[in-house]
Amino acid sequence: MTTTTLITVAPTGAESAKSDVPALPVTLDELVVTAKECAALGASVIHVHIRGEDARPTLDLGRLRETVAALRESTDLIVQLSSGGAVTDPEADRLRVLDAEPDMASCTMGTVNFGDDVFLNRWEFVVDLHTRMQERGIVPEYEIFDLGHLATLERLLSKHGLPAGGHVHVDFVMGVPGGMPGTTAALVACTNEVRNLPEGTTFAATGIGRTTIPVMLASLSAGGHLRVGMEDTVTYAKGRPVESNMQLVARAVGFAQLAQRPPMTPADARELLGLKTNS
Ligand code: KMH
Ligand code: ZN
Repeated sequence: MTTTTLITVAPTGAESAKSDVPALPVTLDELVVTAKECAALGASVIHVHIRGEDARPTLDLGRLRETVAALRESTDLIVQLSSGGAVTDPEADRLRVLDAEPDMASCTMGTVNFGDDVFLNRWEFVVDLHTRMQERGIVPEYEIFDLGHLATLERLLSKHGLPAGGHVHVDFVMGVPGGMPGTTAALVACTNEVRNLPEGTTFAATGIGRTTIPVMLASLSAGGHLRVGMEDTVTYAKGRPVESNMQLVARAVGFAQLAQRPPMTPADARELLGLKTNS
């Protein structure tokens, strides 16, 4: 029985422009302030996309390394780098993210239409990412944008083995235009597929845009964990822009407490996810 909730904050993403969303953390200082605030409220994992001097998405390795070090220095959050980057990022740059030696990295289980774009994740690329993470002891969070991605994960694990640490953790990213809808029915369909994955597999869910709240409630009621943040929504309620990532984490903590599943500590999250305790 799940008695606590793992809360991941995804504070920045690669899609929103700072000029459109001034509250978006894009500098290292802004990211560290956000991380500290969200950790104090109950987040235990941070899913990180970084920006360059121009506030545009980048996968610059030096900046990624600096970011991992700064987050480790200032918080006890589990640092998960995005290997998804932006839809325009080449595969080689996405693989190089692992050289920044994060605790975790995202690993998307297939290609998906992404608004007007395509988020490309070829099978060979997925295998490469998974096996490199195994070799380096980086724990993946398998990103699931559509139901078929869970079948791909099953195939991946059966052909290439369990991830580093031996625990399987997936994140349903719901409500992307082109992916699965952010509905309770879709989430239940995913949880049914999770039963085909190794015993003990855990899941989190996040709903893009206006699906944020329904997905959060559905995930809590289905025994799942939560991801929230300005990567996924920049609107708090109709006509109210998100003021900070803290605001979204605070709302998630409130719902988790109402569900009598308070936030998990980073130490407990490390244990759950199969991470080394002293990274
Ligand atoms: N920005 C999206 C194209 C991930 O971080 O791994 C991909 C994404 C998934 O956000
Ligand atoms: Zn991401």
